[in-house]
Parts: sequence; structure tokens; C-alpha cells
Amino acid sequence: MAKVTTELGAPKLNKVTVIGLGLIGGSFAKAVKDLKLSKQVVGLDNNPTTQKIAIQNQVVDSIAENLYDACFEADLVLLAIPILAIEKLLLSLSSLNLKNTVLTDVGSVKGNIVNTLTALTPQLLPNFVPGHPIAGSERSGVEAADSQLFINHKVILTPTQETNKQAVQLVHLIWQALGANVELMSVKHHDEILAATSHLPHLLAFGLVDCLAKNNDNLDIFRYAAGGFRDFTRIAGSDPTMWHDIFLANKNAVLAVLDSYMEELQQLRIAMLEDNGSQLLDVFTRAKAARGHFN
Ligand code: TYR
Repeated sequence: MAKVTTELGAPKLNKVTVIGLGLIGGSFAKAVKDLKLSKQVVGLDNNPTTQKIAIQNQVVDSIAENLYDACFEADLVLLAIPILAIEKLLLSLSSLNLKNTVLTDVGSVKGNIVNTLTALTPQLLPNFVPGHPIAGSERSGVEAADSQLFINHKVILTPTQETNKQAVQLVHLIWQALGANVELMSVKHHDEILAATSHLPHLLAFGLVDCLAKNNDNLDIFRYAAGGFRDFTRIAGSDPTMWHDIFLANKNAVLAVLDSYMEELQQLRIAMLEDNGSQLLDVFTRAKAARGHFN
């Protein structure tokens, strides 16, 4: 496993591989390349247009032909594909010799990845550092790759008891070198927090935009999207496959927080129906005060 670090503590690696050159994978690859953290930055992506753009925009040095070549003698392999695809890929990775390779991922749910590793590919557990950069936008694809994307953003790592400390250290250092603030957390805590702060809001956005679009044939409503609705439509523009995977993988945590939110909406509905203004004011005042804690 690579141990060499520069004076600043940033890793100096020979080969970093990024599997999946979307917004996050592409941004990671470009940042590692721009900062010269690795002699080689290799990409693997099955979309020929993505491959072409990744080379043209100097996101990676080269595109590997297959998984074996991509991972061969890599110091670090970052998995940046939708999370259900990561589960499948783990099986193929377990047939390669990756003893000296650190693996990490960027999936928005950590439980399904760690469960698959434990149940199906335990040999990968020590070198696999589950990770999640809380960065991105409704944009997707390698065209949107931005080497500055992670600056001042949180990256959560959820190592298990089995995870090799040196592997965690390497992944920690590399994200830090990209400008991110790294935090460690348990898998369960991560999935519960993200269900509430990221997954549920995305579900509401997809649901609201779909509901309003279905019920308004001429789509005139979008022309008048101001403030709040504009924020919802931005989030509803996120990648459908990525979010399909997230909701299936984090089903239980999202359902728990969705149920309590539906209960809250039900109470707001009753308050309006009964002209109970003081209840509305109470809820809005409490919410405004809670929002104040962000600032
Ligand atoms: N969709 C979020 C936004 O637009 C970004 C994001 C998405 C961050 C998924 C993390 C994540 O797991 O603000």
C-alpha cells in the first residue's frame, strides 16, 4: 500500500483509477490530476462519448479498456457509479488481486455497500474505505467535472472495524488535498442523517414537480416558478438512475423520516382546514428558529 507523502501530507501516488466518469468521478479525477497527486490518473467508463470528453478535457490521462487493466497496480481505485452498480461491481473486483490497492466509493448510501462487502466479498473489506462527498449539484456528466468541486465540502468516511487504518489515512489525505473537510461516522448514523437531510428533500422535489407537471397540461406553472418552486425544480433535475438506486438502497431510513413528515403535513392540513392560525404560526416560528442554527 502506498505510503509516500509530500511535505504537506498530500499523497504522492503512482496510479489512481476512477471508475465512472460522471460529475463526481470526473471532478475527483481532474482534481487529482491538476494537483499532481498521482503519476497517472486512469478512467474507466463504458460510455464512448464520456471517454472522449474525459480525454479532451484532460480529466484523466488515459482510459482503460477493461476492469483488469484499470485496477492493475493501482494505489487507489475510486468507485463513482450509481450505488446498485457498485454492489454488482464488487463481485468482479473480488476476483482481481487488489491486496496493495485501496478501494473507496462516493455513494450516497453506505449500508448497502458495507452489507454487500461483508456478505459477498469479505476479502475486500480491509482495503475498502466507504466514503461520501457531500458535494455535487443537479448537473451530471463528465462535462460538468470541476476540480474545485470539493473545496470546503464535507466528505464522510464510514470505516468498519475491519477497515485497515492505513487505507483510511490514505483516503482521508487525498480528500483533504482536494480541499474537503473529512469526518468519520458510523454507517448507520450516516444513512439516517442523509435520509433526513438529502434523500427526503430529493423525494419531495421529484414528487412535487411530477405532481404539478401532471396536473398542468400547458406547463405554464414552470414559467412562473419563483423562489421556492425554482429550488424544487433544480433538485428535481438530478440524475434519475442515481436517485432510483439511493431510494432503493436506503429504503428503511427514508421511510422512517417520510412517515414523520407525512404526519406533520397532515397536521398542517388540519390546521388550515380548521382556520387554526395559531398552530400554523407556531410551526412556522419553530421552523424559522431551527433554520437560524444553519447560519
Ligand atoms: N443534489 C445535491 C444538490 O443539488 C447534491 C448532492 C447529491 C450531494 C447527492 C450529495 C449527494 O449524495 O444540492
